[in-house]
Amino acid sequence: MRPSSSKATTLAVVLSAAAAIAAAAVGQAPPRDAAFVETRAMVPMRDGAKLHTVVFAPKAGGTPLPFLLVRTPYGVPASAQVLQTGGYRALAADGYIFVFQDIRGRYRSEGSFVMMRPPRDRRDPRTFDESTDAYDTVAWLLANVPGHNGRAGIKGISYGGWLAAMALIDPHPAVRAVSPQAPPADMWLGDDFHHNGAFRLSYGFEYATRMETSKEQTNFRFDRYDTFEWYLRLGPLAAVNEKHLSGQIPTWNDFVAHPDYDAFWQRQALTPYLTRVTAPTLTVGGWWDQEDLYGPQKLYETLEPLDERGVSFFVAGPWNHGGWARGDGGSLGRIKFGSNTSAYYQERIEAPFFARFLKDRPGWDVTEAVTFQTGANAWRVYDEWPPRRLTEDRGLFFLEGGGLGFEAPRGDDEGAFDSYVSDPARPVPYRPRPIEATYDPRGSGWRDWLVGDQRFVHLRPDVLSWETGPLMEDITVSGRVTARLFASTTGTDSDWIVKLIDVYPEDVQDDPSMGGYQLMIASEVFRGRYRSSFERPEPLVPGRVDEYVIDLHAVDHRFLKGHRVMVQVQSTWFPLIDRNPQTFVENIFLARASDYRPATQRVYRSRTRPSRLVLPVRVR
Ligand code: PG9
Repeated sequence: MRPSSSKATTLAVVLSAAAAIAAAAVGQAPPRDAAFVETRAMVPMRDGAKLHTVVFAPKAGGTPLPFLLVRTPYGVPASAQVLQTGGYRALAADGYIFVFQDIRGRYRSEGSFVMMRPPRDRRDPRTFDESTDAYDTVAWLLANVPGHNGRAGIKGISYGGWLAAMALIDPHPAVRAVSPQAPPADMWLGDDFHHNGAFRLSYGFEYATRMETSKEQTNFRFDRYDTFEWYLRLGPLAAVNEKHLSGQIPTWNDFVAHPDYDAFWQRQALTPYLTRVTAPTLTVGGWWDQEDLYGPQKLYETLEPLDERGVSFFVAGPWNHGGWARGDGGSLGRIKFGSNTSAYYQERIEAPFFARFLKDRPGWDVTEAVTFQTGANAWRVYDEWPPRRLTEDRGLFFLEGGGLGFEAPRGDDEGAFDSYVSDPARPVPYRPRPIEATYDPRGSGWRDWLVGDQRFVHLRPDVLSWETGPLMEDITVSGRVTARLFASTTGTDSDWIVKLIDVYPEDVQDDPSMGGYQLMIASEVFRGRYRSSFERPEPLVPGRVDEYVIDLHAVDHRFLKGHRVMVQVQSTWFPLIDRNPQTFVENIFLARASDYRPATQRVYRSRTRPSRLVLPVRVR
């Protein structure tokens, strides 16, 4: 939707051309970086709210330049020095007018903040959302900032990536290139706050309190260094409001009021609003993104069938959340990738993309997707993602005696299962303790936990493992991995967590300490109560064997000859995921302590109940 014509006219009259930038500016700071002129302005939106915006325009005039807009809830950068850091360096060298903006209700912007404000009702012209705010900002920039070439790009990471994707719903016609990077697509199905209905306790609690205690970022003050213990002592989730938040954090209250995939979450989910590809789009994700792994894959998958002009592209690399813009991407945790993958992305992918669509510069030759194939440690270019014509789906079956193989099991159902007791009083940690707070300023293992060595839980009595022998040849898996789990519980609700692991050989020549390392390649949790419906949870029937189909998302990984493939299954992953009481209750946020009970879990591996992973194995 465009702004109503009367508003547009008002803007044009009140803020005509170059004079307006001075009028609207809240301060023309002396340039802190010699190469840029910095201007701060309160930019008016269609409803009158003014958003704090900083413009860094290259000093050396000359050729008109495109705008590159970054909208953020985390505060605009203090100076143009940010343009010398990884996320911007290559772009700054190319030349853009960079614009950063505090979104509504954050930092120095007016209006109120709504966590992931759902798209507006377009039938009502008075409504606004992040899409109209991006639109109004671009319109204002074109009218008020001199030296532009009439085009604008938008990019951002995570919340900023979601804001960039929201701008795609109804972009200003000048918006010619958008890059949503690590954008969440659905906060209940797969991104920061829940996965398949299982609540991401530590992230949900710590992010909501950090964002909604003030207009800036205020960390919750834990009285314990090891948050595993803090969350465990907290007891049932109802204690959060009773003991700590007193109903003051809106997002926490939303978690409590909307445990299921109801209209609240469905309305907020991004992809249903994207019904056409409105601008060239470069969607970026990390294979080990600890926050928004699902979102980029889902966004690209949604746009792909709508992409009549062939301008929607996908990039994935060996990064954690936003890793392509921070650090050199040569390693993550203890895993090395053999080259500077961030610089490759910044210089060979991102900068050429924006230059192609905002400056008509040749040199963008990606037709569809570029991924970094982990294991092989090499970039791959695809004309289709996932590359279905190159792969065949193969079952990797759970076998007797902890075996795992491509041959289906032959045994009968009686006795062909593995079993464990899942006790919510003694949950399995998701990473080795102490588990520092997500944003602990003293340092936190949060950012690279997905590449942590899984041996810390291997052979625990409540974690099952199956593994192949050493591979006789490389196996490359490119595309979406799915788990098909046949399982029962003695409880009436249960979580199922499945992990696909690359086990290094005992002898790793260049780094002996990596011998036997268990590197997680894909993982996911599924909350059993949502087996039949995400909207209407149902109790499980104790002892009944159900099949769970769990999307472990796409990977591009080569399991090297001599490595082994392992699958682990467990029912707790704490405090990443809240504890399932394992007794069905209507709303887990209101469960009582007595609802949390141990349960005996069985995972079947028989001819008629062949639990397995389905892997798209490269055959061509
Ligand atoms: N993962 C963060 C986030 C995005 C959107 C909503 C909530 C959290 C982020 O890094 O911005």
